[in-house]
Amino acid sequence: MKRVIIMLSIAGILFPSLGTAGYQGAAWSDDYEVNSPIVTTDGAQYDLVVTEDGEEGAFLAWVDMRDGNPDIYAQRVDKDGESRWTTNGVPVATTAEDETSPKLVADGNGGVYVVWESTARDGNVVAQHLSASGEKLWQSSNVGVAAGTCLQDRPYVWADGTGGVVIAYRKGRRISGACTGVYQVGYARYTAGGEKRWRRKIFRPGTVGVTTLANDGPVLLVRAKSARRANMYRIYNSGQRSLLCRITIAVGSTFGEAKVIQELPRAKAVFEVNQPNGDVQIRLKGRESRFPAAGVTVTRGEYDHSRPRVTSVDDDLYGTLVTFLEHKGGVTELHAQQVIGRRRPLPTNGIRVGTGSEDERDHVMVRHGNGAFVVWVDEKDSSKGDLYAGFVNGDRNMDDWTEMPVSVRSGTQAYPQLVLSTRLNDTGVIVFWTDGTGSDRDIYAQRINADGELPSGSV
Ligand SMILES: [Ca+2]
Ligand SMILES: [Ca+2]
Ligand SMILES: [Ca+2]
Repeated sequence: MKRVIIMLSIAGILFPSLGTAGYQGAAWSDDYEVNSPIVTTDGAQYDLVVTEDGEEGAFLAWVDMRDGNPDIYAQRVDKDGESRWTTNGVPVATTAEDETSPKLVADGNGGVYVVWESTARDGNVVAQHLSASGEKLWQSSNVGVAAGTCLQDRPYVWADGTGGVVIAYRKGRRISGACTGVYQVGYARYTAGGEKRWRRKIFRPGTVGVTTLANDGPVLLVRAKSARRANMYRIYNSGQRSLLCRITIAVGSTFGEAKVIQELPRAKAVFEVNQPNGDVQIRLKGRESRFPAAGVTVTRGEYDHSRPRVTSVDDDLYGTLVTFLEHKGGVTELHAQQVIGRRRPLPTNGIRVGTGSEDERDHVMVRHGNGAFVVWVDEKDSSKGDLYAGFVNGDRNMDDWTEMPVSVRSGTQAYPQLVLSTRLNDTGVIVFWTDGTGSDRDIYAQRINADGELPSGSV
């Protein structure tokens, strides 16, 4: 597929505005109906995760079905959109077992740690350390981090600051000889060379505890403090193994999806709170004493709200930016809101980010300067969703560029992932996503400049 596109582009068919002279081998496309193919091999590629590589490019890992069962592959893409490792990615875990749910963290020395779930009995959470050139630095069969008869899943990774890695995972708790639906969080720390320094189980659930991990993002633990104060929860930032905040919600309320940012000491979390009356709100809570006990209510009113994302800009001037979905009369809209201190957000329920009249979803956000790049899936021109982008300023306005198309290929574009990237002194973002235009799902990418344009293919 990639070769076909390159051949067609040389022939001036896919990049007619550039001509063959201007293309000069740069990988980025400036055509939102074309974009840049990253993985286009047989079978579906999905569950993509991305992290910055420290050189303005990105490491990627995903689940790959090219051999008929779920495997883990990885790739490195540089700031010019070139794949640095083997075409279509390097195999990381390709056993007959199901390998799924990859997570990534850069090691700070040019390489990357990858961790994933496996159905293998001797390792439900498995890890590997890849070098800057994609070679395995740990044993070729990978390292089993956690195994047991009860469930071990939902792994996450953090760099430990000394070149090693901390891996956390959810761990089913065994009570009276039987696996239960009560979970602990397990941790293991490894050196860069793969030597295990320690493994721990912490945060035992309380007797009335509700123990959950966030579905996405850093591990988060929520539990009741005591039977007498069942509506008081402690929120632990498990990556730092520290108490993030306490929050009180109405009796009968439950937490939905939660996101946390780890810019200590001002770490914050946003939550969906399902209230007894059926209303679903978004609330923001952090360490600042100025926050009320129940957190700042970000959304109000008759519509339900979900899928919060959060990024801190500057607490004193620009506050915290939150994006979320508003479910409005059968249509889902993407909104952005700004919270400064404990001030009630204005306007109620934020500003629209998109401009269409159909569903918006799968939003991701990355901070830059006084605002944030936002990318989402938009169905306004097609039920086979397209990707759009915008920039939300800290002053709650869209910047001088509003929404723009990123990919309007004919199939469904889904689950975008973002990294900030400076290229030719321009700080923009690289968007990666799962693309359903071909016969099976592939991975594509697009660069967006700071002024909201797709870059020319020439360099
Ligand atoms: Ca497999
Ligand atoms: Ca599409
Ligand atoms: Ca494919």
